[in-house]
Order: sequence, then C-alpha cells, then structure tokens
Amino acid sequence: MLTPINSTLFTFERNNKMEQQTEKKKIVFSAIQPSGTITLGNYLGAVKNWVNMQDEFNCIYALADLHTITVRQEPAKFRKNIIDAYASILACGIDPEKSLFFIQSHVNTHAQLAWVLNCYTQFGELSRMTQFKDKSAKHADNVNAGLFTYPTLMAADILLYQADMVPVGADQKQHLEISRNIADRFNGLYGNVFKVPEPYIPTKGARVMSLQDPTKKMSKSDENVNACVTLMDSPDVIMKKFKRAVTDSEACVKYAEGKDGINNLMGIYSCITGKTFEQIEAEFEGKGYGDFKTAVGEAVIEELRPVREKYEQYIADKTYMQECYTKSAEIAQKYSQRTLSKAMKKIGFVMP
Ligand code: AQP
Repeated sequence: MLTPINSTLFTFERNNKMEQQTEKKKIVFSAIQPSGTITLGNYLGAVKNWVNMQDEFNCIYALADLHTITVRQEPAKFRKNIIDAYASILACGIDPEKSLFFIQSHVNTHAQLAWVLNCYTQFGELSRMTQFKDKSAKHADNVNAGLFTYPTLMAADILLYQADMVPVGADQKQHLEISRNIADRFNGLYGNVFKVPEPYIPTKGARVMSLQDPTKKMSKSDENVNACVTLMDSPDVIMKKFKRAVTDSEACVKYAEGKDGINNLMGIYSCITGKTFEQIEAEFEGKGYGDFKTAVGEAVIEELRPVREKYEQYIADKTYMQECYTKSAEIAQKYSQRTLSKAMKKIGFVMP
C-alpha cells in the first residue's frame, strides 16, 4: 500500500498561495495521449524532462484522453491504456505531491474552452496542420471533426493554466504556434485574458526514431511491435528489439548523414549515458554493430528497470492512483475555471 496523499498539502496549491507574496515559479503545462503503452520515445523525448522540471517550476501534467478519441479506440483497451499510462508516468518519477497530474476528461473546462476557442480559430489555419494531414492520410476511413480541431483543444489545455512554458518536441511545435496565435487573437479582442506560452526546449532529450524504419518517429500506435520499445517491455524483449534494429551495411559506429538507424541508436545511447557522439564513436571504434546494439540494449534495460519495478507497485494499488488523479483534477478544475470564467465574461456570456 502506498502512502495516501493529502490534497491540502499539495505543493502546487501551497506554492501558489505562498507565491502571492514572493517571486512566482513559472508554470509549465504538458500532456501525453494514452493511445498505447508509453514508449522509450515518449520517455526520452518528454516524460524524463517532465520529471526533472518538477522542482524548478509549477508543473501541470495531464493524460490527454480527449485527444486520444480522435482516433477510434476499443473501449476496454482504451480504459486499460489510461490506467497503465497513469501508473507508468508516476513510475517515471512524476510526484503528485509536487505536480498536478490529472486525466483531461475529469476537468470539464478543457472541452468548454476548446469550444469557445473553436469560434476564434480559422478553418484555413487548422487546414495547414501537418499532423492533421498525416493522421487523416493514416486513418482515411475516419477523418473526423475532432482530428481537425485537435489544436484548439490543445490550445485550451495550455491556456487554461496561464502556462508560461510548454515543453514540446519538434513534432508539436506547429500546434504550440497555433495556440500562441489563438491567445494573441483573443487578447487582441478582449484584453489580457491568456498568457501567451513560450516553447520550452529542454537541453536534454532525444527524438527517438522507429527501430524498424528510422526515418519515422517511434510511436505508441505503431502496428509493428519491433518498431518501438515500451516502458513495460521485459529486459529480454528490449534486447531482442535492439538486436533486430534496422541499421546499414557499413559496420562502422559513426554519426553521419544517411545512417539513420545508427544515428538513432547513438542518440538513444547518448541520451541515457550522457556520452557525446565523439565519445561513443571512440568507444566502439573497430567493433561491429552487434557489440554496439548490445550496449544500447543494456543501457536501456538498466534505465527502465526501476520504472518497470515502480509501475508494478502503482498498478497494484488502484486506490492510491485514484486518489492522485481525483485530487489533481479537483485542483486543476478550480484553477482552470478562473481562466474559463474570465474568457467567457469578456465575450459577454451571462455568468451563473
Ligand atoms: N519518438 C519520439 N521521440 C521523442 N519524443 C516523442 N514524443 C512522442 N514520440 C516521441 C513526445 O511525447 C510527448 C507525448 O506525445 P503524445 O502522446 O501526445 O503524442 P505523439 O507525439 O503523437 O506520441 P506517439 O507516441 O507518436 O503517439 P501516437 O502513436 O498515438 O500518435 C510529446 O511531447 C511528443 O513530442
């Protein structure tokens, strides 16, 4: 049984009270979709940085389940993915005593503000989103309106919390840009309602590519199980996936254009060990790809071992997890309602 949390002691709320008198910590918002098992890409590109930001900033993190239904989900699997993702992210080190970590659909201001923002977003600007083009090509049988308006829900997620900074991977930059444009437009009409968020590019982190097609990013929803390493993979499975990783025929561990497979493995190894590419090249000089793949596999296994162990503890204590996401959502609801009410008042709605 894990220690129950006490919402009145939630540092997030306490900090906000305290910081009314002292210098305010910056607010960071980020979210992840429970669209499958969290991958090594999500971990190295996002969650590991989220963990490191918790002391310096007021961090608000969410499982973006409303975004996930833009692609059809099988109900039982979706439910399991949400709980598994929640447990996995706690296991990575997100501390609900320090940060808010809630499930997006539990805080109804997100969908409400998204509707409002839809009416301040142009069809043309949504049509230019590359993720919409990619996902509609991938799911041609279900090009729904939610897929199209995904960026306005993401803008609502961020703007509700007056976030100063949003840690984003390269793939999400365009969505952050549209959130900034929507905020600017709204503020231009009604005065200062939303903080215009800045992208936060963490100094550490990697864009992790598919192990089977290293020109594509590693994705949770990839149908090829060998393409991605997940946080739940056993050490044996992780090693097998790295041994099968697509490389080239040169047999020389060197970062170079056209060596996408090796570049990807070097990026992963560097991110975990902190070694530079020059140091990695020196370490594997004269050695074959087999040795290098084994070293990368071992580094990943050791990095993920404690995460997997903690995941087992959290997943076995559903009551604790429920307490965490319920209390986080209560605070998020209260906090975000202020922004929603302010925006609605400015527009002219009659408030209850
Ligand atoms: N391969 C990756 N390398 C580095 N960072 C990555 N992220 C995702 N894939 C990689 C970062 O993880 C955060 C959460 O992503 P998301 O779940 O909101 O959406 P996504 O980017 O669409 O992730 P997936 O895994 O590719 O999901 P599916 O398969 O459902 O589309 C983001 O910060 C993202 O940059």
